[in-house]
Amino acid sequence: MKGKFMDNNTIEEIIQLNDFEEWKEFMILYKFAIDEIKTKLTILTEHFYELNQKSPIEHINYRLKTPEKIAEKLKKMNLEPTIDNVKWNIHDIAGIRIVCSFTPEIYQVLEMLKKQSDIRILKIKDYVKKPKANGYRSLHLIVSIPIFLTDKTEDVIVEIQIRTISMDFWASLEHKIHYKKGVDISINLKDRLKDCAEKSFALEEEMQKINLEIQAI
Ligand code: 0O2
Repeated sequence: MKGKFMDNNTIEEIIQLNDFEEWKEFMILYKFAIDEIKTKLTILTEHFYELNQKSPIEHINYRLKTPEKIAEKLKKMNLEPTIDNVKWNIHDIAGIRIVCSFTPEIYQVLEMLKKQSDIRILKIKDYVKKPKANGYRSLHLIVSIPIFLTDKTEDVIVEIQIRTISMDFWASLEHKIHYKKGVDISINLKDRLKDCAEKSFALEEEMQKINLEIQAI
């Protein structure tokens, strides 16, 4: 449904256009989806420990997109703030970030997720093999997971970002200082930010080499 999105749509307006209970019930699905995937990742990590093996997962973060950010995104897409529009057009309401130590572990985690028969991978964007022009690296997955409720089963979409500590270091700082701030910065600043991304990645590669040499001893 395209059209009349007012200048300042907020959660109040989303709720006015939708039943409050329906909105609450809709949002809780995304919380459940995060809970499901968190549990899966915890089981994988604990199983590695059980087998006396090192887990490729260093840590995870997760977040639910705020209603304000959802409204903002719909507005940019020129879509009315209805639950249907949110459901079919916004894929990062539930977001999970998996942080690994080294790049090969990103793909190890991807393979483990592919083996989970109830997770459907809908889309993969590989900004590790092909970093963004600004230097951003990460593997992005859009997945769907069934949530079993008391009376029905709902497939819920989740965005999973998998990156290394060095990629996370750069992306977290860049997010804080520049990403989507709407400020047009000079080529010099852009180049310096990109240079930081390259240096950060080079540092990871060197640490990885050292790691392999130590393991070989
Ligand atoms: P936030 O504030 O992190 O939630 P779309 O998600 O539809 O806007 P697209 O192209 O489908 O755009 O998504 P893409 O490129 O896969 O990026 C999705 C998310 O990746 C972003 O979410 C950021 O979290 C992260 N990301 C992508 N590019 C960059 C970047 O250049 N720098 C940093 N720091 N993070 C990036 P949001 O919703 O844009 O932002």
